[in-house]
Amino acid sequence: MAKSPAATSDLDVIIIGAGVAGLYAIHRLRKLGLKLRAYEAGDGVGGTWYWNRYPGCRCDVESMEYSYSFSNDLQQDWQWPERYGTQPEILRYVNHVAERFDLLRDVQLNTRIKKAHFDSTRNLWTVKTDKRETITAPYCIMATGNLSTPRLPDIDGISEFKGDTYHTGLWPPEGVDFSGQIVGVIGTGSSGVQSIPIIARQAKHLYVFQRTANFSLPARNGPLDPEIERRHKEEYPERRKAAYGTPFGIAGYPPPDKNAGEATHEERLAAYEANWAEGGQISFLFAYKDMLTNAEANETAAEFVRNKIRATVEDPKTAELLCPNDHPMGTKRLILDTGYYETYNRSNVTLVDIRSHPIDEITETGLRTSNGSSYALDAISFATGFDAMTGAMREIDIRVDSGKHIKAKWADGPRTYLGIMVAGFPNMFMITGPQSPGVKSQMILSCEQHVDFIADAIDHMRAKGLVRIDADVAAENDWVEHVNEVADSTLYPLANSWYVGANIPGKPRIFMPYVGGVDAYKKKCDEVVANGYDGFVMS
Ligand code: N01
Repeated sequence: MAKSPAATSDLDVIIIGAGVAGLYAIHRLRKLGLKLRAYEAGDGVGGTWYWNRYPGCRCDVESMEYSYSFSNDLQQDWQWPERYGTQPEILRYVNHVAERFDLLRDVQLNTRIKKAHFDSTRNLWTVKTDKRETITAPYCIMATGNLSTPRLPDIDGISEFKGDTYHTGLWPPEGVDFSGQIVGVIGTGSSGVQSIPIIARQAKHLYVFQRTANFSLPARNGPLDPEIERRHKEEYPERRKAAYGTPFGIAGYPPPDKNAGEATHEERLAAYEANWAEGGQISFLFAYKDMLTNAEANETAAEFVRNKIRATVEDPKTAELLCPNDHPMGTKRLILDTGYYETYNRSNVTLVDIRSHPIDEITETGLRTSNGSSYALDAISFATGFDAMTGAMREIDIRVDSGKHIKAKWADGPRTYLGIMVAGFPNMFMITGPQSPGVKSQMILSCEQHVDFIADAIDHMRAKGLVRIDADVAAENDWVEHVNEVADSTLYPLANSWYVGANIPGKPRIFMPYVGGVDAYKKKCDEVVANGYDGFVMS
């Protein structure tokens, strides 16, 4: 390994983003004695949990799992009141962590990074903020999040509407009171489904504009059972370790031992009934080995859920419209809800099918669909999602020397090595980047794993007097190919999901997350390190 020259700089590491990932990066990298700073666009830390304040926002991973593992004292001390954390509760937790570990002194809030340019002669990133500040550091970490670029739909007249408009991913911190209003919600992904029951309870009338019906399962949320909490805390260290050996990074779910076809119809119904009663996603995804690889197996669970919808929603036409029928169950993020389907039994809620009759135009007073129906609205809530996984990085002008731009590199979809580095963009790391399992896992575990990987790599380089790391193009090509092969062996690519960028018109269709499981991925990362950072080029 030839040594590259080291340049002088303001910092050792620039971290972009102070969400769950960026905060842990501060904590972990500080321990190496590195001079660092995180730049955060919001006026508070927390990322996703700072921005997504829509009513009903709640994590779909259980509280005892969805938390940092790096401090046993922290995980023993913190008390989650409910089985699934609400947005305010998780934000309170993140702020507690930031204060407890004195992280805020290395966070600069209200600062959006506009440019990040790498000078390969000096091995130096120069970053420019929206406040016209310039900061330099040899390393730059993109802790920019996967679902952090909210997108409004491309509907004619959207700016003409005279009422109030909201996006679930940019909800006003002071909250919104919809009492007495006629409200439209556009979008029925997780954000729409979580917010709809609550908006329905406030609004005079709620119109839900649905393009695609999704699979939603009951969360069965409730106060956290103190006995479950006690046991979980007792087992925390072992559970956290065991989580890396599981597909979703969550321990405690025994892997299925048979395919759906090996069970009788009655056995399958009994299993699905038990999963439905238990609530949560994993028990369903784990019901049978071939749930996400065999369309027939998947259909048995999908039809079970459709029958639950039919049994819950009183109006048969509405029930049928709510039954998902264009993608296998679980190939879009499974939603966890509280009283979603029941909401359609309210007399003040109307489901509007915008698949058959798309929205033609948003007008000053509401919207009009292609069959000529008009809806007068006081407010519209856009639950229309994000430019997922690549959006946040593509919004930054990231380039190397005078030429190579990340947008050009990713013109046909993201290319990364392990979702950690992009070949040709030295010393730039991503936390849970595309082609890593992040969004298909317990996200905090994946953030911790990547930060630890990056910290160890930097430490290794410093010990050897090396200053430059890049992904090898061949290793990147092999990894991208592997990610696609794994995805193609499953049902995932069949869905028009944000996993393939289908929600953004013109975005190249490529399956972005790694769905081989946290277990396989962690093993691969460990092997890479054991083999001297195989696939990375250090100098
Ligand atoms: O966004 P989405 P989200 N006209 O992209 C519709 C995580 N999350 O914010 O499916 C009409 O899933 C779109 O329709 P279609 C979680 O990973 C987690 O809800 O494209 N409709 C869809 O119905 C989740 O998956 C939690 O046909 C349009 C909706 O808008 C991810 O974030 C909570 C449209 C967008 O759904 C994103 O969820 C919330 C248009 N032009 C979010 N454009 C929890 O932890 C889009 N839509 C529980």
